[in-house]
Amino acid sequence: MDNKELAQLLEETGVLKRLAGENDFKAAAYDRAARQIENMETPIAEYIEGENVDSISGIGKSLATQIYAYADTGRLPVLDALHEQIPSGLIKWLDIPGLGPKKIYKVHRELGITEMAELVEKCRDGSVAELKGMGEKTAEKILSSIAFMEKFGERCRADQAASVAKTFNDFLFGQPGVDAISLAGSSRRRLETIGDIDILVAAKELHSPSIMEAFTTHPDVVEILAKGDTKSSIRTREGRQVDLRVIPEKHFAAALMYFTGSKEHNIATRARARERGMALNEYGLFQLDDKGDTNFDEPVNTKTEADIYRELDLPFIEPELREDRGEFAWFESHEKIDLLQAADIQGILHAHSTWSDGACTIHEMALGCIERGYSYLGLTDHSRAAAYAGGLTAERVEAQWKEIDQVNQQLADEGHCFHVFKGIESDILGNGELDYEEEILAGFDFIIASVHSALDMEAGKMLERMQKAAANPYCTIIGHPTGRLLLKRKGSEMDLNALVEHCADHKTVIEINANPRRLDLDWRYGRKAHECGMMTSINPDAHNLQMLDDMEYGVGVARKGWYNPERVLNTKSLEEISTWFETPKNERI
Ligand code: DGT
Ligand code: CA
Ligand code: CA
Ligand code: ZN
Repeated sequence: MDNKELAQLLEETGVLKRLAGENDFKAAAYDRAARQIENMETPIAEYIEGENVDSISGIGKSLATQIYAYADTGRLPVLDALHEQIPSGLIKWLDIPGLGPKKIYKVHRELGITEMAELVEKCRDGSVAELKGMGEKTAEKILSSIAFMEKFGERCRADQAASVAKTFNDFLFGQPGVDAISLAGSSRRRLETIGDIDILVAAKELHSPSIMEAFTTHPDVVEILAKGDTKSSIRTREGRQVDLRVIPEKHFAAALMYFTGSKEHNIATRARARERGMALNEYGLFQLDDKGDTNFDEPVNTKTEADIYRELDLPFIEPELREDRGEFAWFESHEKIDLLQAADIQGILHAHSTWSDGACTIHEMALGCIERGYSYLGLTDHSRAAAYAGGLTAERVEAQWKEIDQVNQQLADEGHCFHVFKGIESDILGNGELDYEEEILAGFDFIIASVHSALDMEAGKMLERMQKAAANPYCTIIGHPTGRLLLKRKGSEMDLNALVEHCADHKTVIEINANPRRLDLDWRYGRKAHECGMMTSINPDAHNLQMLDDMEYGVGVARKGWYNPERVLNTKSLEEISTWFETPKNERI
């Protein structure tokens, strides 16, 4: 049992209490307890053992009882009771962006509805708009959010898929007869959202039934969608579909290539095979006979994906690039493509501390970076306009600078070769200006400028606002440019090609926010960035130590976007980036 897991359950309890119409004060107690436990250094198990859970600040006797029950049974009784009491239809409404539990409760109580379809109907006929505190705009927003959800409802984020994939990968790897295992499909291509999870196992035919039996009876399986000797599909308790294929060793490379996709990439590789008198399918690469049909008796000897690509006159194409977005044309005139690797990243440039809305001190964040092998941290707490997130007043900025100097001294005394840079995540105000007077702006080592307010500004206006910020001589990096939340909020629809060009012209970096909920700038603008020489930076936007590990998602989509290490700011060494920060913006290369 870990603190994070318990914190999530407590947070969910708070939400469901509001959804059940209970008073806010009681619900807020669960939010507070969740935050307390999540940010606590000591494992909750120690308090449980010592029977002193109620000594934790913010946790009273009744909450403690719940936590003891959770330790015994793995369940929170209060949460189970809420799940019993609240119609399941209403719980689904929580996924509608912008519709919180209190509003849901109001609509439910006053209109007596519980299903998504009923909600759509009541938004359309004006009933929702008539409710006090709702209005026409809210009703319209609910409708467009539902439409968006329905379009993407079957997909999940890469991190959600990764945790399910890891469970099954680890489990299947240990099964008798499994010779090799690999992820395939969109997960292997490191797409930002995943439909279903595809896993391929190499095994002799005789082992197939027992492997499929083990797969379909795994404790996380709630539904078996299909079960056969070569393919089975299940649904997990998280609602994810996992497809497993068991393949004899000799077909494995071709199957891996086929099931990795993308479909568009496969179509192009098959065409290339045909042009060369061969046929490529999920079983292998074969010669064509004189009628032009696949001759299954004449396989071309290929053991690996690289072998197959070689027969097609191509180098190995990294899975991330297999989208038929120019990879074939590229290899007409290039031998290889230099792609960013996780090990190229030298430092972290977007992180928050307890000075604003982060969970850790500056020193703790620095140690977290050191532990992960980085050599610098660009600290960027929120600026003053983000008051809701503890944004720093000018006086607090100056106080923070003093602390950063002290932390740098302390780290040096502790023998670390590491540097904390003075940064800020400055709000981009409605008019495109940054959030402090020039004398403060000039004191930072670097500045990330992000939009956190008036997110739904009309696209043309938003572009102007962003361009103005990007042209500011103090703006080093544009943060999460569209503000999208994957599968939840669409983000600004401004002309990103124009923004990319503008930033390249002004030597302004656009980050790839590595938080798997954002992954913003989208990798699909990577080619444009490449063409005009725009730099990116892979930034975790970490609010605690665990979020530093989100870097892997940022690196994944940067690879999909064809970024080479030279165009990623935080591949620079500590020395290089110090010089780069000190160089006036228009003289940077
Ligand atoms: P997803 O699951 O929607 O995130 O995307 P994928 O790419 O994982 O798609 P999925 O699971 O339907 O299929 C896995 C791979 O199998 C896909 O990337 C390519 C291959 N595949 C599936 N159906 C077809 C097809 O009809 N034609 C071709 N050429 N390949 C296919
Ligand atoms: Ca898939
Ligand atoms: Ca699939
Ligand atoms: Zn931000």
